[in-house]
Amino acid sequence: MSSPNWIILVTAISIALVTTAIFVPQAVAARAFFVFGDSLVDSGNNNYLVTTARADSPPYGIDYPTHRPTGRFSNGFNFPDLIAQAAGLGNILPYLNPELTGERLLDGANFASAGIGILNDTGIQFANIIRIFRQYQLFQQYQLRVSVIIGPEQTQQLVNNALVLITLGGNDFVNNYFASPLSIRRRQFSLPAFSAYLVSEYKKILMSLYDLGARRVLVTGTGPLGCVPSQLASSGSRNGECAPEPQRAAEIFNPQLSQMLQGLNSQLGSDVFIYGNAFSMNADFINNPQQFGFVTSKVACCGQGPYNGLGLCTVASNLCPNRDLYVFWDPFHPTQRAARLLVQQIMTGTTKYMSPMNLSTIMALDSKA
Ligand SMILES: *[C@@H]1O[C@H](CO)[C@@H](O)[C@H](O)[C@H]1NC(C)=O
Ligand SMILES: *[C@H]1O[C@H](CO)[C@@H](O)[C@H](O)[C@H]1NC(C)=O
Repeated sequence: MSSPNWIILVTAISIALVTTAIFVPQAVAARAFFVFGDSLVDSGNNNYLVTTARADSPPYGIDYPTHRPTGRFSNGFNFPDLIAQAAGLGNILPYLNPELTGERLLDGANFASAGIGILNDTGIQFANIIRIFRQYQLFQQYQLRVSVIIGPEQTQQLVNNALVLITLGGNDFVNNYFASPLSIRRRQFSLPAFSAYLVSEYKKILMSLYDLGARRVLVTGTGPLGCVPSQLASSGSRNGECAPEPQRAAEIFNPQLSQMLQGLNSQLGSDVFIYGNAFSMNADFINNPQQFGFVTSKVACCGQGPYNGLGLCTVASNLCPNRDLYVFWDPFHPTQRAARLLVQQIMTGTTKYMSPMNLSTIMALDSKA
């Protein structure tokens, strides 16, 4: 992260704040932030639901400022927190949090729900979770609530100017297609055909988001799915080699996703959708953990069984003493430190990681618009 970028960014944010203060005195935040997707970005919506997909008991949150579980699938901050911190956005609440009322709504909201996928049949084993179409209904409800405070025109503007993050797809593979050797989707589709189906459904989901007013959307692809501790454990990996099939899934899905986003942008005549190549970002430290100060990228900090990759992370699990030395916090999710490194790439990475451009460039561009 070189300092000139930060100077530009900080200047841009300051200008935005000054402009806001002069022209919109009733406290419209510099830029709202909205989050949609699965457990990688859920900040606690599932705490309010009857579901097994939850992170509201210890040791989740052990390194969060309060040292208590919050519903984030992390030892500390998760992606939305770290992106908001890096990009100078407000600290947004889960939409289901009853404290999200009044002016707090103007900072945005997080609609994500652990366990969901692109497909409606993904995550059925977790019972009551907020599928993506339901997340959109809540987003519409949110917009009505904000209209009451600042009026429909300003609400439209708030949404059009917002930064949006959406993270989907991993669960469609690990908790649907690969959930069992006899899964319905596996009998129905070859891996490439399933991936193409996911991408075509994802395209509709993204166009709906556009129709709901989103104009800057960061879309993250999947990480190296075969290399997460859960897949190492369930595939019977002997020496830490990644599970070949989920790995192949990620290798097929991500380029298709990236291409679909490019297609949407040229159709819309604008860089609405920004692709975050989570596969390459994660691969860097999965291939060379020591270079990034990790002792392992294979073993989860919290879990049990081979690679600590089986079952859930609970008080009864193994727990590593220093979370900063691990890439994976639990069998599926990164530690706060790994997430922070990924967010650095989101902010300032090259086109290998962020296309057509990184988030610091976007923040600077949009503040001038
Ligand atoms: C998923 O469910 C929503 C409504 O709940 C529906 O509009 C959508 O078409 C469904 N998607 C598929 C692929 O069936
Ligand atoms: C992203 O980050 C910085 C700041 O905007 C910029 O100098 C750099 O070239 C960018 N990389 C790309 C490829 O956009």
